[in-house]
Amino acid sequence: MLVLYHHNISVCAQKVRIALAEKKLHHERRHVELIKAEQVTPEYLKINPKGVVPALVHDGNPVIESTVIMEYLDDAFPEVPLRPAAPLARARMRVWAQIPDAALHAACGTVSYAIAFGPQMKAANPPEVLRDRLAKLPDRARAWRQQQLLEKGLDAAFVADALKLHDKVLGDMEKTLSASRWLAGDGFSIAECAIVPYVLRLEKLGLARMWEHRPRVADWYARIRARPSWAEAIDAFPVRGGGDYDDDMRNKGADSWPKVKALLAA
Ligand SMILES: N[C@@H](CCC(=O)N[C@@H](CS)C(=O)NCC(=O)O)C(=O)O
Repeated sequence: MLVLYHHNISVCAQKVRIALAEKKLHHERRHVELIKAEQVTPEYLKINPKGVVPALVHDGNPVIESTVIMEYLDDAFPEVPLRPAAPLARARMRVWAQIPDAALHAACGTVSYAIAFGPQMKAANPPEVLRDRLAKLPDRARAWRQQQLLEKGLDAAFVADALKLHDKVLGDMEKTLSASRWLAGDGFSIAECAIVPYVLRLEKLGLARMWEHRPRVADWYARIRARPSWAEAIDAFPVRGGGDYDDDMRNKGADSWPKVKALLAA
């Protein structure tokens, strides 16, 4: 039995949900409510000691780290492969899959916190609750970044680099997609699962203008959204308690655009 511990709009959980849907793997899901700090409860830390989602439990055995989980699923259930067979294409796929792990994921957290999550968290919690929450985060570097972002928003020193990294990845994608239909060659692969949630997040943050001059990225994104896996893995998981959350995020992003543009140009 496969059980996915996830969160509806977590980019890392989206990666794994897309992979599961593409591979047509039946699984159960447990929603971990990040806003209530369920990821740092003693029970959840036994499954994922890093105190983050996602985590996959396969027949009682936890597997953590979204990229590792996707490769694990492809090893354990090879019927619908998500890795190219040719060694070179597979190596390229891994390079794309590493991009979030190396830096893009932290950069996405930075941009999301600076524009939307930070203001939302400050509006919803008194300072002592936020302090306590940060104190419980096992990853201390992450806790420090979050604290800076809560205090300074887009003016935190490392925000410009985070935006520029997104821009660089979009530029690299545009170049790659001029030579091949998908990021790692002719077929949809783990590379797509790994990268597309970060493009979605930029869109949710009202920053789709970052690829308006990149037609191949736009086409790639549209092709992924048209696949059945998108409805299953993304559209089926809106923000819980939804309301006008998406609008709020997009509006905050739209308000931030002049500053974002200036930081990208600096
Ligand atoms: N490298 C990890 C990163 C996981 C991660 O950072 N997950 C975020 C959601 S996308 C999380 O659980 N954050 C909880 C928090 O910030 O307290 C992976 O790829 O699985």
